[in-house]
Amino acid sequence: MKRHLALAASVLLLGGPALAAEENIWSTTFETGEIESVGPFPSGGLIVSYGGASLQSAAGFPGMDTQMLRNDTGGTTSLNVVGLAAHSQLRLKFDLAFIDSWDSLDGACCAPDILFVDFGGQSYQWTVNHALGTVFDVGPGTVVSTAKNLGYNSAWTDTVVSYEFLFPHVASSFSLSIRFGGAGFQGGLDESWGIDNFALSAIFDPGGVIPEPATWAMLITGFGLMGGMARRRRLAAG
Ligand SMILES: [Ca+2]
Ligand SMILES: [Ca+2]
Repeated sequence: MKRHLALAASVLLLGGPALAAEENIWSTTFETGEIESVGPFPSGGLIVSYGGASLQSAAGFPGMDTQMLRNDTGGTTSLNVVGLAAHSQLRLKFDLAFIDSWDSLDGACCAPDILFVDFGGQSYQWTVNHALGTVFDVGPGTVVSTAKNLGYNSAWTDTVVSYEFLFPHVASSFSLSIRFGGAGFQGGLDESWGIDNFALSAIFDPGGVIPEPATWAMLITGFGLMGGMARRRRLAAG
């Protein structure tokens, strides 16, 4: 009986499928535009602030198909959502391309080169060392490709990194903002960045009601009783 109780309690505390749902807010592969899929999770508006970015070729970049949203300026690109319905967490996925002659944080001539990434109250600074410098820091991302020329300026290598974040979030608005900066920023065909495979989803309680502690206790007891009955039936049958 104790084993069943422990199992039931852990399922409830971990937020099993009956108590939490996940739905798409906004996703795009940038093949047909910045907004390819909206909802079903309710939102009041999706806003792209380009800051110098545009849909450009992703040919040669693994996992990015034919187009990405690329920025070779120092402007800030942001993907914004307003009017989100009640939720407790967000899941954010995107791939980043670090393109051409990035000089890391300590390259001799033209550093630091820093990608500033902000969302959900967190600020990140990532960099790579395609041309000069020794620092290669893409944070919690998974490197898909590096040290190989994938496109644009053929004189330099490129890096593709895949990211996924799951984080607490209850505000009705969300913004992912990305900016290439630092004193060594050179831009253009020298160094740039791109984003692809953007997906934002909400984790929420589908019932809209968080059980009171007394209800939790009843649920746990119920699970335990059901487990005990099943075990007795198995014993009787055996
Ligand atoms: Ca794409
Ligand atoms: Ca530079």
